[in-house]
Formats: sequence, C-alpha cells, structure tokens
Amino acid sequence: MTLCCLLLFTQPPIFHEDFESGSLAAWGDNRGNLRIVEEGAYKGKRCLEVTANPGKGAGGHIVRWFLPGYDEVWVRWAVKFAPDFDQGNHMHLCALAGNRVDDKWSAFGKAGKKPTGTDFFVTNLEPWRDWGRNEPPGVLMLYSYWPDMQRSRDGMYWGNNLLSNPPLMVPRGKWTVWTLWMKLNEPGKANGEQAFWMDGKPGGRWKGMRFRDTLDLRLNSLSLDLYIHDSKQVNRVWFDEVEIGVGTPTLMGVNRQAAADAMQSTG
Ligand SMILES: [Ca+2]
Repeated sequence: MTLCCLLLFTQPPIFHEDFESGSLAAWGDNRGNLRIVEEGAYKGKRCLEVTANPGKGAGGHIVRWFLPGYDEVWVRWAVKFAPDFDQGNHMHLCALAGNRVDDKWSAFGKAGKKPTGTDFFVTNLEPWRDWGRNEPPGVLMLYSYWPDMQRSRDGMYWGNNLLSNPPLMVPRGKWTVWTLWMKLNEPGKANGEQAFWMDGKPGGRWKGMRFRDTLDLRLNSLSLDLYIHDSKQVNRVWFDEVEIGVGTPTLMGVNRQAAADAMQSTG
C-alpha cells in the first residue's frame, strides 16, 4: 500500500496552466469576461482575471476537457478574490465534471436536474454566503450533483451543499490554493469519494458515493468559472497555476506524509 501511494504521489499532472504564454489556446469554450493580466500573479508574471459586471448571470468561464477521462482525478488552482468582492447570495466557481465519453457536453446545462447515473455528475468547489450569515465570499464547500442527491424545497434538484467542517472561510485580497479530489465508484457499488482542501487544510471528505452506473461516465472536464446569479457591483477573481492530475493529490505546501495523514483523517 505504501509503495502504491508513493507511486501515485509522484505522478506528474496531466495538465498545467500558468497563463505565462498569454494565450488561452489550451482551453475550450472560452466565454464571458476573461483577460490575462500582468499584475499581481500568484506565480510568474501573468494570471487570468475574470470579471462579473453588474447584472444577472454575470462572469465568464473556460473549460479544459480530457476525454475519455479517468476514474480518479485531482484538480488544483490558486484563486484570489478582489478586496471588495461581494457576490450577494449566489455564485458558482470552478467545477470538476463527468461527461459521457461520447458527449463532452453532457454535464453542461443541467442546472436543477438530478443525474440519472448515465448522463452526468458535477462538483463545484466554491464559497457560500449562507444568505448573508458569512462574510463574502463565504465558507468553502462542495456543490454537487449526483444520482443520490437530495431534492430541493422547490421540487428541483439544485446542487447539494457539502460544507467544510470545521469551516474554511475564504479570504478576499489574498491568494489561496484549492484542491478538489474525486474518485469514482465502480458501477453497481456506492464506493466513490470526494474531498477538498484550502492551502493544504482539509475541508471534508465524503465517502460511499454513487456518481455513476456506467463506465461511459468518467471525470473529464474542469471549468474555471465565475458565475454570479445577480451581481450588484463589478466583481473580480484571478486564477493562476491550474493543475489537473490523475490519482491521489499532493498538497501544495504540505509534505507527502502530511497529505497522506490528511487523506486518512478527514473521513
Ligand atoms: Ca502565472
């Protein structure tokens, strides 16, 4: 087991974006207000700025697909929220999704819908204001769609909030590094898992999940996203050092043994 974990930990990422080339050519479905800027980067000279102007459904996104996909993937990015960032009640940030291997769009446009087990699953890692109880941007959580999700009070199936515990509060005006890890179930078993960290601190780990009933669904897209449902002001975030890896994550700033301990202790 130790040897297996060491091998997984030394596997390099399958994708790395530092925005230093000044181009978004490595990304697909480039939409909204995106700009590579040359100030305040997390590393190097450049980072990606995403702006939500006042209005509904404001923001922008880019998607990196990696079809057909994998059964265990970690994604990591550095993110900074503007010092005056305030999304109001609702927003979405980045998402790791499972699309059908024969349809790279099958996880998109599914807001409010319950997955069937053969069409999609998706987990966003994002902050939550909890109707003003948390200072913006809020507490870090997973926002997940999977076949066993709970129905919302309005009868729709909005993503379920899986909150960090103890709460990880997302700062403004400061870079933090977020990691999201998902391991898919075997079809017919509920043995999938997902977990997240901020700056190496564990936010939570959920086991016993059924994300799919077919091998035609795999982890195969990462969306870098800023979506604000009703933006009352100009809201900006910056992204840098985006990585996608297969297997179990190493945690930036945390040694391998600490990462292994965190994986064991956050259940
Ligand atoms: Ca950079």
